[in-house]
Amino acid sequence: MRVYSKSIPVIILLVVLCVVYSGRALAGFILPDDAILVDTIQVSSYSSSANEGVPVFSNVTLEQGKEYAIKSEGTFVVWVYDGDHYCDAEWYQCETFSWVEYNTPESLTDADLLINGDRYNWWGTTDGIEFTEHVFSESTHEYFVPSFTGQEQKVEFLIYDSWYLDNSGSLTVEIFQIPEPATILMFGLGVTLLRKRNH
Ligand SMILES: [Ca+2]
Repeated sequence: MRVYSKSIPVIILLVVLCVVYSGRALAGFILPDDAILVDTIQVSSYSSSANEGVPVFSNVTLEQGKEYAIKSEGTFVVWVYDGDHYCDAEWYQCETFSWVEYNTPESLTDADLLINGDRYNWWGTTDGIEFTEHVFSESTHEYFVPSFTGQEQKVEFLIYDSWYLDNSGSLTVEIFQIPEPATILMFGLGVTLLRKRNH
């Protein structure tokens, strides 16, 4: 019974963790207040080579195993046909100038912002705070790849397109480091206190 009573704080912490994380999963992505901006990069949409874009590397090396969130903001002209057609990190103005999402990670036939050569679903927002997959950021053109794990390398960004000579403008990419969640630190603290009490 004595051992049971000492386990209660840990059980309470586990319940809190479950509630917090299930809430996060349902709520989409919100950049934590303690996220640290570690880099800002401009990715140009234009290339003097018609079929080959210009890759840009981050200034910083992303630390092995650390969690990051990557943000893109802005639009660029991707196509000139009866006027300028714009594109952002995820959505594109089609022939009728209405915006459609590029959502075919397996194919590289449309313009997109690639990370290390790979397609990502960039999550958009309607309120500028919460970001969700397949949402168009109509007013801000801000998007997040909410979870990106560092691999002790710089990160390569490239605006992919099939024809670069009619492009103009660039996207602004920001890289945020996400500190370990406070709840995990609290859990660690709870275990430490329990061990001390048991000794
Ligand atoms: Ca183009």
